[in-house]
Amino acid sequence: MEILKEIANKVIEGRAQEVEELVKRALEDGVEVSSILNEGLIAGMQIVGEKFKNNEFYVPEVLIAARAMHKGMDVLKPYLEKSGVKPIAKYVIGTVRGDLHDIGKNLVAMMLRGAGFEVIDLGVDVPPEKFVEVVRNERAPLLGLSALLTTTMPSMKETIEALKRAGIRDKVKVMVGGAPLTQEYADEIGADGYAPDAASAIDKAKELLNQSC
Ligand code: B1M
Repeated sequence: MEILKEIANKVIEGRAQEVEELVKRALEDGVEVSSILNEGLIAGMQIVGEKFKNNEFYVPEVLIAARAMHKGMDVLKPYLEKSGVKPIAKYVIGTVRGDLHDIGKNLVAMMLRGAGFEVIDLGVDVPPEKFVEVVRNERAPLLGLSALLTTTMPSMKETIEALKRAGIRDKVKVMVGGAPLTQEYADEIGADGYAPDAASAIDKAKELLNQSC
């Protein structure tokens, strides 16, 4: 669809205002929210990633594109979060220590809210002790860890170890995700679940919650 390609291109060009307007127009035209997200915003960001990898784009261009993507996500947010039901359970989420990537984590948080979870988002660069403190104080049955860098993946294991040291590992199900993650890695570090994208993160969260009840 033409408008979705246009959204993707404007994300790549980092044109935040135009992305915002196009997303609004697509919604008015009745385009599916999931298509706007996947074939517009995420598709654009994927190309930004390829260009970044090939040294065609540098950090400033990526940041400008990320800002444009956020603008589009802000418009979609109420549609993704629309549910109006009582929270299913508390879900603590954050990007692990040393990692500043938050677009994917924000998307997962938004979709979880949309699915009826009460999400406590700790942001980025979250140390293991902070995760432990919040999970304990909030008595949250679910914890989601996001990492986008191979160098910060070990921080997920450190967080799981910190939960064990605090004596609350058996009280919380830990889910991990992020582009470099795999099911194999999740198993290796002793996580309870892994999800490759935001949509399957919702299914996994519900599955884990059922196991803990
Ligand atoms: Co960075 N970066 N970056 N970056 N960046 C990547 C990740 C990289 C793959 C680019 C590349 O080289 N091709 C590469 C990592 C290489 C590696 O480790 N293997 C990289 C690098 C190297 C870096 C720096 C080191 C660059 C530098 O400074 N030299 C630096 C590190 C900074 C730090 O974190 N300490 C850096 C910085 C940045 C920016 C700040 C410029 C910016 C982040 C802005 C922001 O997030 N606010 C940025 C961006 C935007 C990217 C790319 C281009 C896009 C990431 C993204 O947002 N994707 C990325 C390349 C790429 O991935 N194509 C790249 C869209 C998002 C919707 O997808 O986050 O994968 P994603 O989330 C998905 C799933 O993974 C999953 O669901 C989401 C939705 O479907 N998911 C979960 C995510 N979390 C989940 C949690 C779950 C379940 C599912 O359960 C809890």
